[in-house]
Amino acid sequence: TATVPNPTAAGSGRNATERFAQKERSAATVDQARVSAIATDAITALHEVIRKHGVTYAEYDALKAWLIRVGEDGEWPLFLDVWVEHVVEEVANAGRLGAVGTIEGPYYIPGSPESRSEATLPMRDGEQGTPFLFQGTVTDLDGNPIEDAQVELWHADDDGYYSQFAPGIPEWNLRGTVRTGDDGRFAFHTIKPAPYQIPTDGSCGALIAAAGWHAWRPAHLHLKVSAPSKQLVTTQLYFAGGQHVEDDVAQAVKPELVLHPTPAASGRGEEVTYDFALDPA
Ligand code: MBD
Ligand code: FE
Repeated sequence: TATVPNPTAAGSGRNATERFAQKERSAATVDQARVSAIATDAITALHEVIRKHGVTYAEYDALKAWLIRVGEDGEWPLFLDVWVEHVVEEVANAGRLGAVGTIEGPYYIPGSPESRSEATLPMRDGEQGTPFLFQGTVTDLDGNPIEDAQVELWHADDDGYYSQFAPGIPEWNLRGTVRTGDDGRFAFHTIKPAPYQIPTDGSCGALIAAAGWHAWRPAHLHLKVSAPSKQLVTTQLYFAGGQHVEDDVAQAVKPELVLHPTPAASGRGEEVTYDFALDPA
């Protein structure tokens, strides 16, 4: 399965770049003093790296060629979300008291099929992977259930591929939205995803190979949970004991986000309960 080199690198990168171009972005206000301060510090940090390591002209040219290739591959969303986003998330969510967030990554699509209280994610006939029941309650910070909260779930399949980014997978495969009932509860019937390997045949893969790093993220569920007058939380959940939970290439695992599933009461697969407390907006 996911141990073979991923043949879809260039395609998934380009798809992610196209998606990002279409994304509704909050307009950052252009504050000249702030732009100058941040850009000056960022450029100065790079100068320090060059001095510290005695970077050569050959290495400078290799960097130029690589940066050009990242754009050609469409891998800027992948590169940034794997190696940079976790710190942006850390800064953005430092003040939260409720559910713990982590990075969104490059493969979110808004508008997945919606159900009330309980959903079976869209799946192919014979979708591979351990059947998995993921359920919980959305509450406020005092533990009061929130009705009509929106829980969006998306994840990779048993080969580590995401619908709409890898070829040949139905549009909404393993993507869905549940609105909580008046008890604040939600339930998703799905399968457990496989670990995700960063494409080995693109520019990010070339960096990983050149540096002797590994290309793996642990198996994970992606979630966005929101409700009126509450802060939306974007997060991921991982599986205790899973491969690469301790060495995620994207550094996006936090102890609060590790699930401990148990055998399902139904006798089919596994299940786990995880609750989300939303901070006030
Ligand atoms: C993923 O599936 C992901 O979640 C992140 C953060 C980066 C690359 C692929
Ligand atoms: Fe992911």
